[in-house]
Amino acid sequence: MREKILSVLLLLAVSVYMANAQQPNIVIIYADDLGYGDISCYGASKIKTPYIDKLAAAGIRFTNAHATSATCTPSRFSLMTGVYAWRKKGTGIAPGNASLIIPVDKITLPAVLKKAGYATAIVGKWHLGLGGAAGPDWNGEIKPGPNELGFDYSFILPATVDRVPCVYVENHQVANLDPADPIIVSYKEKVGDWPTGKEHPELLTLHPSQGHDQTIINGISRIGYMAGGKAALWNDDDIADKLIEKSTAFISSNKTKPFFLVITTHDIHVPRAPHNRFKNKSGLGSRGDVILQLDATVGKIQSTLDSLGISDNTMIIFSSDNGPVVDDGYADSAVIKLNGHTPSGPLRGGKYSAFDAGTRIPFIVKWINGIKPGKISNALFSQVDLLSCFAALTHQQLPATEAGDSFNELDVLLGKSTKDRPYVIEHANALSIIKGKWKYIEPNGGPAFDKYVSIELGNLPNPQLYDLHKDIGEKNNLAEQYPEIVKALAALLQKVKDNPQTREMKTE
Ligand code: NG6
Ligand code: CA
Repeated sequence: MREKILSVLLLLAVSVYMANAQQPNIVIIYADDLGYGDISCYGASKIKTPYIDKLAAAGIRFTNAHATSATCTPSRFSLMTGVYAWRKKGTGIAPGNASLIIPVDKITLPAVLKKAGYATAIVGKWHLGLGGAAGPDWNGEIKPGPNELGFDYSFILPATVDRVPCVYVENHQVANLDPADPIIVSYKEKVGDWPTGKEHPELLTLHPSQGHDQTIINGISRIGYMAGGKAALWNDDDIADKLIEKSTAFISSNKTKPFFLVITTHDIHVPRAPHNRFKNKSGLGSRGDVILQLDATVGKIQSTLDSLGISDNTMIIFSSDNGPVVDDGYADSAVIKLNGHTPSGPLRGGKYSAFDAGTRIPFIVKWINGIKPGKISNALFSQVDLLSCFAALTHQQLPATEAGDSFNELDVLLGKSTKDRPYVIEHANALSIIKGKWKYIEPNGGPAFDKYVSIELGNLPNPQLYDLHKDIGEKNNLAEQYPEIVKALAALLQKVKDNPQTREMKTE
């Protein structure tokens, strides 16, 4: 009898272990504007990112993973919905008072995991709009937003740190708002009497290099006008710490359940205002300093998981929303202090660009209980697939009409396969398609170069074809040499555009 009880107990213990191993906690650390060459495990030699490198050494480092777009809002839209943003109007870089751009009746990344019993949260940059058609009511209930899309808890920077209002939103409210000091926001004209950078440059501690000359908050002029809500304003050099505080609090209070946490850092987007601990520590100016700050965030999240004893069964995904930019509108001396650092590594272009540096990003996955450590995967992979991967991981079937561009590439994510995605679409001004070694950029009449950010945008009026295996820097346009490949890839891209969803094209 005793033996029988023991074996039943053992079986139970094994099955609980198995269930846990199959159902890891998931933490996505989604950096902003971090380039393929910005961290040491991706080849940076002028800066060291030991915590991110450690993550890679304990998991898989992907060399050919892609964000869906070369800017923030569309990339995040696709990550959350499993649908290409370019299919939907109004998914470009969102102003700070935009309405929520994700329909609340669609299946989302957090909703998939919530359905599987996960506690879900987002902490950090949102930039997907808030509120209904009239936009967010900053002094009332801010709804719909992340909480209506499947996040149980949200603590967000509503848009970007260079856009007003410069306040945190916790669930449905501006955090620390004094009702006697209501917030006013406008993206059309000056509201209230707070000074602007344009009128009062003498008040600035960080000057704009382009745009960014409207309301001054904490000595930094922003995009958009605001006044009021003084008690609720964030401190720029505290943002990384605040996001760590809220993230670790969520992890600690959910340590016994499976949880899903998306940490969308402000780092390394502009304005770059590193905490004193990191100021002048990188030797590369403030852009390098905020890379160190980002690395420390990864370290803090990892050490929190370690100290709670839940590290081994937590999958950590580290990535970026789009490629790098050095001067993105503030004169923070990032350009002159680069010191030979190459944010895009061997790739051409950068943020905003159709060339690969726009969307090929660092992508690391670590999960001790489920992934063999120390691997490098060269598989072609896209962030648009995470939704389907997580559905598969939690044994859920997605309705045919939901997350229509998201493929189940779970075996690739977990390192059980290194098979390329059949193709990957990149979205900048122009759309591109990568299939195997070939990349085709469709003709586009836009400018070839953005002189403000000093980035080659990859737009040309004629087709471009590159062999990424031989020419990762996209230097030799082979379109004239291989017209039949151009034709085939253009046709495949057209098919992706014409079909409202592509899940059934997994075999193309
Ligand atoms: C641009 C801003 C840039 C940045 C970007 C959005 C100017 C001159 N430039 O319009 O600073 O905010 O929008 O970046 O205003 S993203 O990473 O959120 O897409
Ligand atoms: Ca970004």
